[in-house]
Amino acid sequence: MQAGKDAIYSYPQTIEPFRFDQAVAEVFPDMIQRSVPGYATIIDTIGQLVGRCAQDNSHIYDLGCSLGAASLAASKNLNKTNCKIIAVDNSAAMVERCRLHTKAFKSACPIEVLCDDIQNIAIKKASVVIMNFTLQFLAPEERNSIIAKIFAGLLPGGILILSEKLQHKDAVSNELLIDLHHEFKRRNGYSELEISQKRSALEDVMRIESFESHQQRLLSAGFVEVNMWFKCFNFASIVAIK
Ligand code: GEK
Repeated sequence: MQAGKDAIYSYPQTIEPFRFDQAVAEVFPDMIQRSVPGYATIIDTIGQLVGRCAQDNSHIYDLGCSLGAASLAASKNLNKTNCKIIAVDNSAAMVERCRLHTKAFKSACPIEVLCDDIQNIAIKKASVVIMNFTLQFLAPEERNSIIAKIFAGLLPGGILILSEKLQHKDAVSNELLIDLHHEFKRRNGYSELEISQKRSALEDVMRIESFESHQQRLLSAGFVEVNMWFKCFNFASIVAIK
């Protein structure tokens, strides 16, 4: 299976709510690279964080794994014994490709790929939980319970890496950061039509929050330290420590 160039919104169409289907899975590496500022840096740093924070005899979860980029970065950096990486996604098309990707790579620890909703799976003995741009796709009312479940399943000193697109409270700054993101997409070859059609498709599917809301939720769940370690325009990644 050859990954292709994302041209999904390049022609005028009736816009349906965005879905992680076969067409998206086929072009996903190109799509995310050209749409998320700093994606390669975030994946590389997730690997580093796993290298530093994974514990012996523990699990590393990659929730909303897509094609497994974060799991592979984790596996390359893992230097502890008796660990398992558990990658979960509810898109069958993503999971099928993720299994191929992870099998093709020689890993010192097993990578188990599950096709399920992250709300259905048990989180146990976790030293690192990765949610790289996944929480934003859950309904806002479902977010507290998944964060509480992750907190309960983390070992003492365990970490959650949470990457999200953010909304900003100040209207002018919010628009400025959205504009900078759109310019990032233009510079990566997306047309005005592609940018506006993708934006419409995501409107009701991806409901974004402010950093302050995420911080509040994480602190309320019991995390003792919550820090933003990456930000570019309206994209950020947070590390929360139990
Ligand atoms: C990466 N983390 O490359 N249960 C399971 N999976 C879900 C759910 C859910 N409830 N909701 C959404 N997903 C990846 C990128 S993409 C982000 C993550 C993006 C899955 C969905 O199927 C998709 O594969 C992923 O979460 C979000 O590091 O495309 O902006």
